[in-house]
Amino acid sequence: MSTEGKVKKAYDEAVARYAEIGVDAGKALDALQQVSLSLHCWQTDDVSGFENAGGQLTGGIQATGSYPGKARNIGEVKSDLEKVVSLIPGHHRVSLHAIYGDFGGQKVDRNQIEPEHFRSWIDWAKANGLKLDFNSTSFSHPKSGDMTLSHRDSSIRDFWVEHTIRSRRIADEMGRQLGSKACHNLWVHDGSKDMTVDRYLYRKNLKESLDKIFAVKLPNVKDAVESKLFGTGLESFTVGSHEFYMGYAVQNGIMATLDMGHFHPTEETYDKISSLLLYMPEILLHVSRPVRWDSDHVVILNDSVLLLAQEIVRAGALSRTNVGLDYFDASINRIGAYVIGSRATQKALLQALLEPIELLRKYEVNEQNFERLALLEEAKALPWSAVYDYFCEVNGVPVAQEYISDIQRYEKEVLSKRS
Ligand code: RNT
Ligand code: ZN
Repeated sequence: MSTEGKVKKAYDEAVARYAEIGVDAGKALDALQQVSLSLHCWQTDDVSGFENAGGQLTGGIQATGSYPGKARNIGEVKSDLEKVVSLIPGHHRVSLHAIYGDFGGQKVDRNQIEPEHFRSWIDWAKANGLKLDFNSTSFSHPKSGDMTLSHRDSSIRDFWVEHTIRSRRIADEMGRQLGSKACHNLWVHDGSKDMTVDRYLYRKNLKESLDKIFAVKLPNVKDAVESKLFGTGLESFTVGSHEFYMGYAVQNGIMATLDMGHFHPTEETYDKISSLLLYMPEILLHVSRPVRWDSDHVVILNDSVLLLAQEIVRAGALSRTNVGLDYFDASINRIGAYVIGSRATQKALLQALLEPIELLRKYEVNEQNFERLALLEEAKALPWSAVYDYFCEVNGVPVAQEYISDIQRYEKEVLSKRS
């Protein structure tokens, strides 16, 4: 039998198996097809960007490794991302950072960026059927230091306020031209290494900066603010903590961003969703994999990602959840890193969509807690992977491990030629 026939046959068997427990696998696939992942452009080049080639990555984040083939210019980022989307089923988005502007070799400081610098990205997105999201960039800049929007010096704060206002306008232009609201994510690393006594002052400064940044509502932007527990070198104080931004987002009707690496290592991100969505319109996720710290390892199909996906689906929150990826591993093939992480995220969502939720809810209502736990365990072994394989096949992308050789070929033909 042809591979095609095999995939379809396994899918048909899976459909029948799921039907036995009251699950419509076809419906789950339709729902998965609607979910766009926002692919973070910064895995292509280890968060370097193109405003000042060779600049140091600062802001308490780190991309470790020196695997060859990193993208060296915007053209390479684009062709790498085109390769990536050709290996992931579905229709997706690309998330850009302000440092990825097309500055044409000119020195354009962060308080000078314009939609014009992202025109070629918007054209590229249009040509490739992609939507865009955007992020202001407050790290890797001479004016970053430990503090930006919360700095004691108002001239530094104003510089970053201006940058962020401009970033939101760029996002608005992306959303307008592409006919899909762009998420604008605001993350600043502001914090300090050691005991800080004026915490209230810094948080007040940050709040005042945000009030200026968000003073104007933009019709094509979905605003998000991203909290963090700590950054390296900034271990004792983070101005934009979870409580800080949760309060801010709720008070201002914007989104909180939940990055899976930004909480205490024993704290799971999934359990925040049902609380936040009662108080804010939507949320933005940064699907990531912290290993002992916010290490931004490549996302894999682990319990944290699965729990997250289940919670979104169980809460009926797929349409209110913006799924962004955020990791940067410089130690392996970077295209491969995207494909592994994107597919893992989709597999988690698919497993969640295939859950026998009606039966599980019935058990819960009846306090049949043994039955609920048993079914949750059994569901893990149901043939969801046959459904995912079929999803790949109908979307015209390689099935299962077949993408490995595609990436090896791209490495040989393209990546290995970059010095
Ligand atoms: C850092 C945050 C932030 C960045 C990107 C590059 O800890 O997660 O989202 O990773 O903006
Ligand atoms: Zn993040």
